Amino acid sequence: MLTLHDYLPSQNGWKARVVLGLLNIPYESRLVSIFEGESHTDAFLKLNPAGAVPVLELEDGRAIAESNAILIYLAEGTPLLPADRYVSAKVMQWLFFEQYHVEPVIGSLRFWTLAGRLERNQATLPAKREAGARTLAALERSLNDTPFLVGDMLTIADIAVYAYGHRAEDCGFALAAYPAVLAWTDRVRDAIGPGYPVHLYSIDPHSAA
Ligand SMILES: N[C@@H](CCC(=O)N[C@@H](CS)C(=O)NCC(=O)O)C(=O)O
Repeated sequence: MLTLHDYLPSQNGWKARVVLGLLNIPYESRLVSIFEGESHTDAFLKLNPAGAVPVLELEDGRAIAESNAILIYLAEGTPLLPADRYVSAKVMQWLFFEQYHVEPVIGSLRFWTLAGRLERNQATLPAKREAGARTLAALERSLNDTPFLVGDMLTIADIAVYAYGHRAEDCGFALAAYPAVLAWTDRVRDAIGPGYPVHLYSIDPHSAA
């Protein structure tokens, strides 16, 4: 059976949980206490040299890190990652966009906001906020044209971008200012269905370091 090394408040982990669930792939969840250093032990660094979750460990012990690489591995051959060369490249476009414009921007701002780290990151806040607004504006422009990020169907691109994107209000962005993005969040939520809760950092007392 597959093993997902995970940390519940991680929306990167959430992406993998959603795709495993939507594809009905059984897996074992192994929770890693990242704020107690469990992702930096020698054993964990063998799974992911970057010392971060999520990591998908295959039945034979091989491991895949980076949430979007995990999504690609899981979704290959399914409608969540269409095989057509252009369409799959468009999915990749949004997966790379997510790793540059969403996760380290909205994801970081959200983490700093919810886990008491705004003060210590004050110097970078204005630039991050500006970058976050640019991210949402880019999504708005794209989603004015198509119901999902790549055409008419849910793909792993939507799941990846939605993970931190739909929680942008947690760090002060008003999604009402981005009506196409807001409508898309409803569409993605409905397409995913219930059963994939977002866990706040507050469930982990170690996160408030
Ligand atoms: N780009 C990576 C980011 C992974 C990441 O930053 N994971 C965080 C939790 S959201 C983590 O494990 N941090 C622990 C650490 O870096 O020490 C991905 O998409 O999987």
